[in-house]
Amino acid sequence: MIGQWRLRAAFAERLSRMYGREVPAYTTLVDVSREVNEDVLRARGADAERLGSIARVTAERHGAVRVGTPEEMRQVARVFGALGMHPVGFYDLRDTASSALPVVSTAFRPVAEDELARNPFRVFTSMLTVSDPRFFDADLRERLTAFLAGRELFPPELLALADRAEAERALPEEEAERFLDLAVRAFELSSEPIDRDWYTALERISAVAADIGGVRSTHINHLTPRVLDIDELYRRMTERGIEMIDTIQGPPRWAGPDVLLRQTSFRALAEPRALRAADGGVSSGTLRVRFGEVEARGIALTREGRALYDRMLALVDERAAHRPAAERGDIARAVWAEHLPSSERELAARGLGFFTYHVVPDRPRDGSRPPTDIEGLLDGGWVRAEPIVYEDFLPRSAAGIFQSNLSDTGSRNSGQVGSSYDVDSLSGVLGREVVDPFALYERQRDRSLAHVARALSPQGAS
Ligand code: OOG
Ligand code: NI
Repeated sequence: MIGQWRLRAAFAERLSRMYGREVPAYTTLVDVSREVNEDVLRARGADAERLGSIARVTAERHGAVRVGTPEEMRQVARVFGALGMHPVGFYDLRDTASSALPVVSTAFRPVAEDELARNPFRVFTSMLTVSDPRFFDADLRERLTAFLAGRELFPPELLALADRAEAERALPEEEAERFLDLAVRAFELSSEPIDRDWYTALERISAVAADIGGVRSTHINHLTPRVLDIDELYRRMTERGIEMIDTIQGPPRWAGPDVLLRQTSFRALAEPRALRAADGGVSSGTLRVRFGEVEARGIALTREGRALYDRMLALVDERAAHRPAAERGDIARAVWAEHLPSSERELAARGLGFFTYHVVPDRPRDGSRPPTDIEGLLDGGWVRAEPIVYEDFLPRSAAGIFQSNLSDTGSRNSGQVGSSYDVDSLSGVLGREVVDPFALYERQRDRSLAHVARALSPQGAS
């Protein structure tokens, strides 16, 4: 039997091979990421692996897929469920960007620590908000609904195998092979001709709507490797003549600890697609949809830390508003230096970052009682703190990534009231709970604290 984590690892690898064939620039990105990671490892030694072993970081990818309907969303959840990936976090991108982004999203990923360590593959998954009248008027909504109802993204055989894998947490070898084959195929770019008028009608609203609802299949939109020095990666890609978007999204480069997530991408490439005109004639055209993205991950922030991050972003926006774009990085660095602790120790002590805590073997043995607060335990040399890496996404960065790759802003009727989608309605759509990411990090931290408490209690001392 092939267990879920091996299915997940095999799926990530096959998807990566397929995507490399379809988008050769992706292979360049993976190669350059590997080179940068090797150089960082050489230069920084063990410290380079503080946020994940080099084996994990090298294999680590996230993908992005987009679907059209609640039904399709439920189906994609079954495919990822087979791989031990659960919906975590709710992202509403509709109001985060100036471009029209009519989607709400979640990320499917493993949630248990040991599963993440085995293979951390995650997929940012977006669903078109067909019922949002700001984007789709009654007529278009009706046509879109009919179009989406008439397509099948995932064959019944794939879904049946997925359900079996999820229920039994494994598949026999032959079925596993079949499942992986069908699953990877479901995310390949289709060569079926695209109805040009229909695609264009949707494109006027939003390029993302066209990419999702203008075609009869879905596809992997990007696959993102993880890199240990994203500034260096950016430089090397630019040196190779690959045109990157003009910023790195998320936190600025600064002297303190890496937190959350920094991402950048190269612009969507023109890919040949067959287009069918109204008279039935098929011609070849190009569409710019798929791009290459790369990311660096840092320490997960607590709710308080995250609120501070959001305040800092607002402050950077405010100060950068009337200054040349080139100054934004310096402005951000200054804001960070003012507000965010510059050491892991302080991040932990001020309750801004998530860490696990571990009793130190050579802790005081002079009979003194350990302090009862984390700060005291750290200062007194009783415990050490290990950072918890951020496993999720950032709505504003996600919107920035979507947006930087759209050539047109699309349109939105702001006179209408947006239909409401939230974490509960998405859970309802999926028929599974969308997990709160903070709760996962808290659980991980609290488990480690419970161990510490046991080990340091007079009975538990060893
Ligand atoms: C998803 C964009 C968001 C990320 O890394 O934040 C994303 C998409 O383009 O479908 O992947
Ligand atoms: Ni992405």
